[in-house]
Amino acid sequence: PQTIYLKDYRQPDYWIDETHLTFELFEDHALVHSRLFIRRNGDAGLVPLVLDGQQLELVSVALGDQTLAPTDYQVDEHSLTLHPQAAEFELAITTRIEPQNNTALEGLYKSGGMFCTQCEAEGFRKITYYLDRPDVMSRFTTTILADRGSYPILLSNGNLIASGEHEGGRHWATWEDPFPKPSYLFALVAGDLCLIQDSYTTLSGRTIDLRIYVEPENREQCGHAMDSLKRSMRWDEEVYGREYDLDIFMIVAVNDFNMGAMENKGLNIFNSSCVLAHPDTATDMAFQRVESVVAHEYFHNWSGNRVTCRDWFQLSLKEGFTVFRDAEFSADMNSRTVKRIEDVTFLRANQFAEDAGPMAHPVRPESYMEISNFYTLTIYEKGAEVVRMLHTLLGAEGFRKGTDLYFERHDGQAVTCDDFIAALEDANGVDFTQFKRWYSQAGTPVLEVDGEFNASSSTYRLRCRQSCPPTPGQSEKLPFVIPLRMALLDSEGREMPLKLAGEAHARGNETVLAVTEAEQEFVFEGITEEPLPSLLRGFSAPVKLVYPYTREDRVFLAMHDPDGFNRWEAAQSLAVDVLQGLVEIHQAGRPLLLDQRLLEVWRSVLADAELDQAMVAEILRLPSEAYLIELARVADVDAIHHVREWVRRELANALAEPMWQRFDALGSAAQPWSADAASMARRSLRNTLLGYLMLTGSSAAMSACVRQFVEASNMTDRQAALVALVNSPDEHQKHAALQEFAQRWADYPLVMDQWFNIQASSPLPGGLERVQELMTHPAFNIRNPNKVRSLIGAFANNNLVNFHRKDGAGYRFLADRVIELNLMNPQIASRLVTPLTRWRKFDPARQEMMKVELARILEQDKLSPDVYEVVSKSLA
Ligand code: HT7
Ligand code: ZN
Repeated sequence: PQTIYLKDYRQPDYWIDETHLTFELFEDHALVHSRLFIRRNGDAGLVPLVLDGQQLELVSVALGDQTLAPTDYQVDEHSLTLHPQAAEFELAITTRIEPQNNTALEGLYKSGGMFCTQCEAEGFRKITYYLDRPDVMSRFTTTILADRGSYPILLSNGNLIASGEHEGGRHWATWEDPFPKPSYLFALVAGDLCLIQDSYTTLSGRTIDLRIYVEPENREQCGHAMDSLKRSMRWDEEVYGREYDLDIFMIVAVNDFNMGAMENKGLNIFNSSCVLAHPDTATDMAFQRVESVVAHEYFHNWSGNRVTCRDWFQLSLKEGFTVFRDAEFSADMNSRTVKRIEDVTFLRANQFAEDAGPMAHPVRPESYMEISNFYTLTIYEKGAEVVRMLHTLLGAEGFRKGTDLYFERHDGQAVTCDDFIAALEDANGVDFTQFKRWYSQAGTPVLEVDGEFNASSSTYRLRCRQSCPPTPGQSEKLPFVIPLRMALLDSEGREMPLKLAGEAHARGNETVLAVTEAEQEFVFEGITEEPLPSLLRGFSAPVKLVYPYTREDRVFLAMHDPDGFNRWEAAQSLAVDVLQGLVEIHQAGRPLLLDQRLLEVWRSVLADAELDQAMVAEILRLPSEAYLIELARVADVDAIHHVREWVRRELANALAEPMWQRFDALGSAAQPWSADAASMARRSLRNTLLGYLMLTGSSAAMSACVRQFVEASNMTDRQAALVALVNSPDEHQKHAALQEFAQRWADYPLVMDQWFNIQASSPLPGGLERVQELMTHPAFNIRNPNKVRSLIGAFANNNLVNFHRKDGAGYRFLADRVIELNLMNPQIASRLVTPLTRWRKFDPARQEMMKVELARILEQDKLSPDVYEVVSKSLA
């Protein structure tokens, strides 16, 4: 495959002002008729018109009123080339496609009994020949024609302007979208769906018709998505001054979808897992995911649709910004600190690993082979961190001034990350030239800090040194702008007033230092006792912070830091330090002994009645194996797993009494379910405690767990009990629970996804064999991405001891699945292969086996560009 470079970007030779599409949908094919009103760009000469197109059967082409002969144009695997003479003309093309055979779920495809589309990034070219690039924006009118019995609902972007009956039991509908848009935002749905309807009145008094379309059996599961949508609409008005623009907003849920959801203009298409939520079938985590994905896609209406990307190198312009927006929305709707803890935990275990791996790339990449491979944690999550830093540096008001200017200046345009930054700069009179290195340099910076107290001058000197490891194609890095939010604590844990030497004004009790040099010092005055710094509060920059804290320091911060996020961080880093120390002891064959300081922190947090229960649950959770692997130079998976489980058991045995007390005080899982934050926090803490108590092996814990499994009033509690049972040594209880669960929820695919996931993630021996057997279960289907993720993905990403088993069978299994999916669904295949590409993290024997599997994939006859890019780069 070809490599595409950002430096080669140039405007298109032609624009498409209007796009008229007619879809004739049949069971064994679809005909797509397009009429395009095309205009040559500026004074481009008599250049050929090269339209993108893939896997299309070209039926006819007409330029103006003249049908072209095959000698008038050239067609190859990727394009249709025409030679128009006029500067403005009409082009009519008919293509034939087979949606029912489209297993890649890109373009027009069938999911169950319905037709649907996925056009981002380059799916539209699988529907018809087009200038399939985001800087070509066009007004779309779409007519859909299909059998009325099987497809009573016909939807596309914009407003319904006409509909009617057709011969042979068929009917049609025409939709018109008044907003020019790139082809990646086009959408079509045809199916037998039921409608859940509501309305929303905007701040300016317009009434918007809100519609969620789902399969009839899911009708009762849409209330939460609808509420989330209305809350998102209000929030975007209040926080960003952005109102919705069409009169109708639609969401459609589909079962087969490569990602979470898609922000098509006025017609969002969702993976059903991100719409459906009912307490009987969905966990609290699933409820939160629905809320945040609904918000994310809705927010794209401004950050993505009204202002879109010039080219795909600018993907983070819309994705990073929109993730930041949805994270702030969730923080406002729920606990801000807990949301931040969840996001930082995810970023550090996963995006940091990506940034240290073979596919590391900047937030604005400079090249790609297959754009689908660049919907990454770096573009989304690190991109959101970059926007968060801009928000931190400008303050909420300055940031809002900047985004107002951005939306006003670029409404209806396709723009770049530089345009975004320029709007923030111009609105605030600041210069972000150096800051922009966050867009161009890959890798996770390391920020080393140490402090020196001088009693005689009452000063405290904070020394900062930053560096960034080399990444593919970037051996040297220049210093970043790192916003360091911090405070200094006295011996009682109180924040000290901060005044920097050389500055006229004090900075209050907390400040944001801008670290801009490779080495830099900050001197605080009026410091009369040796302080303990509380650094990088709220994770104010996506860096690895290194400060020579002692374990006592960490204990102190975990108990006393007034900043909730850093309290959690101190407990986590204490646990990391303890676990890393024990891994070394275990590797040396010496007996393990638990540092009592960790136990005391856990004991004190358990006894803290003031602390939010969700925070208690977060603090009690040990750092994940994935994070410990990310932190290790050479990861000893077996030792990490063994030690982490050992520490969990030690904590459970030592703290069983206070754990039981707190567990009992939290009531029963049988009590009626409620969606409020306090109830969610209670469930989260009680289930964390249940997990610990089950490790004691006591019959009381087993009875409590079985009772919870049977009596739970909701899926959060039932599932937590099932996880604990599946991971317990009691084969009888485990099998009984799994069987009961599978029987009860056999008709609920999303619940069965959980059932697969729990078993695939269980670290008990024999994990691979279990997964292989589960692949033959009637509910499993390798064509469904949710099933692939919940069984194969969960095994390779969550079940690290089993995946990395010594004989390499886990690697072989994953490579076989990647090969199986390579042509069926290249996007899913290339995501699935990620764990193998991290081979550099492991011991030489494992490295060798992982590379053998990667090489075997590379040898396949017909390798998709998606898989080729990831595998070849990982071996380079
Ligand atoms: N903007 C959407 C991206 C997306 C996507 C990309 C590649 C292949 C399939 C896809 N489905 C959705 C989703 C979002 O970030 O909002
Ligand atoms: Zn998005």
